[in-house]
Amino acid sequence: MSAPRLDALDRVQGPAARPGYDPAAHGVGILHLGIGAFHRAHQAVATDDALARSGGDWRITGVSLRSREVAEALGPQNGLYTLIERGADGTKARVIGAIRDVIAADPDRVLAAMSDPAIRIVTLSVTEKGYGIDRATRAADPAHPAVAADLADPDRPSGVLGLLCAALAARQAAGIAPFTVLSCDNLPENGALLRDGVLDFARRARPDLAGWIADNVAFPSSMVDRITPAATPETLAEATRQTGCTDLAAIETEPFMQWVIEDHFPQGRPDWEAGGAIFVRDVAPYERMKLTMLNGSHSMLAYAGFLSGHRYVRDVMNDAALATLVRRHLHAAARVMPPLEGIVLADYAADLEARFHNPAIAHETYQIAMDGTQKLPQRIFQPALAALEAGQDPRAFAFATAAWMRYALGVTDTGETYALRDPREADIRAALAGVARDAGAISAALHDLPGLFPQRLTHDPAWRDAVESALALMLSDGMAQAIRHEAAA
Ligand code: CS2
Repeated sequence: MSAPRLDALDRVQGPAARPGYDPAAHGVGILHLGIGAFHRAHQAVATDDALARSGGDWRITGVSLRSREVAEALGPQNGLYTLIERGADGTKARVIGAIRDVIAADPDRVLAAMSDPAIRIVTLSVTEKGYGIDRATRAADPAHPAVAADLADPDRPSGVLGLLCAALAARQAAGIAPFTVLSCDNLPENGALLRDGVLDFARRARPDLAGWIADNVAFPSSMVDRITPAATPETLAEATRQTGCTDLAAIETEPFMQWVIEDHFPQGRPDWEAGGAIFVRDVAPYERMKLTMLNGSHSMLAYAGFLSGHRYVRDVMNDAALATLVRRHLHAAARVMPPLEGIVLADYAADLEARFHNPAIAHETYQIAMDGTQKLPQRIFQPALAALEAGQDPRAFAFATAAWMRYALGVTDTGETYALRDPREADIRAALAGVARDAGAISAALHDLPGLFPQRLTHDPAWRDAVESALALMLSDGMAQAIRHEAAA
């Protein structure tokens, strides 16, 4: 007989810890856009800790903008799910009660929920590409399908910018205070970027609203960190061992968790400090450190690792040559960072290596390789520019860029093809169509993709040379050999 569904806390039988509060005694205060694994491993957990320590009406309405999958898992479980932490000291599990309900692929209901006065914070984890903001101009990007649709019909929005503007308009009209908007994605100064995108969308779609948003809505930035692989059947099996229940929404993650937030919440906020969040005046240097060091080395190892046959990050770290390149990348990334009070960058780098090594976490290189065009500018290109400006060798960043270019060809050294899984996949394929298998030609075609590389990099001969010689070796000798060569250099 299969275990009963995890739909009530009194069903839980097993070692998993239960929430330290009665979920039903707390109302909602947060609406979250993008209720994937990362939200359930990060913000929802800190909120669960905040509810346990300080109470308040801060439960979460989760929104999945397009897919119904998470709602189908969490809905019948009344929002309950198991968080499994896997680390060197073994496995720990707890049931999270912070999520009250989930709305899936239903923009009208989402808009109604966002206009509810009880909602005082809208948080987002929609991935880099989910915003529809042109990163070069910081304006709403009409090439993004949801932005285009919402500009054409702003009263029936389905995308992030359109929903935020329509909900804020409804609140203004009803005399309800606006919510605070908190981005939890890996983008530099994510709050300021989102504010610019929302204001631009408002100027185009609802000109009367833009000034009110500028004067009244807070967009704090935040740096988020927790390595969270996609759940697997083993995740669900572990949840059953831990709870005695069938849990289709269980997730697993590492023990480490970090959240640095600008403390600007005019309508109040949960006691997220209870979950380890740190509140600071300026998040930008923390974001930059995390994007440059963790995410930058992650992207490098994802492309080089995937193309040399390593399925998981932990396998990459067990390949001596690749581990050397990860260390080199972290070192180069640390060198372009300004000093940050209270942080020893060498220790941060060593901790990252240990986290990447975690043998209990099965984090796929192919997962990290996704959406390269959305990730590389802040992870690799900005640090490369900073290195060039400081007179440092950009070689580590050039190698990472070459590995992405090699990946962009869509075929492994043994001839297997794969999808790039990038919103600009069609652009990339068009740019490379008819281009010879030649490092200079491939690099020229990809450097010329509109809006991707900073012009100063594209036109820097030393940079181009470094990228093209790394790519040439990847093409002639294969990725594994290129990695060995690079590690020995
Ligand atoms: C990763 C991140 O998928 C990726 O691109 O680099 O999701 C990374 O695991 C998180 O930012 C860690 O906090």
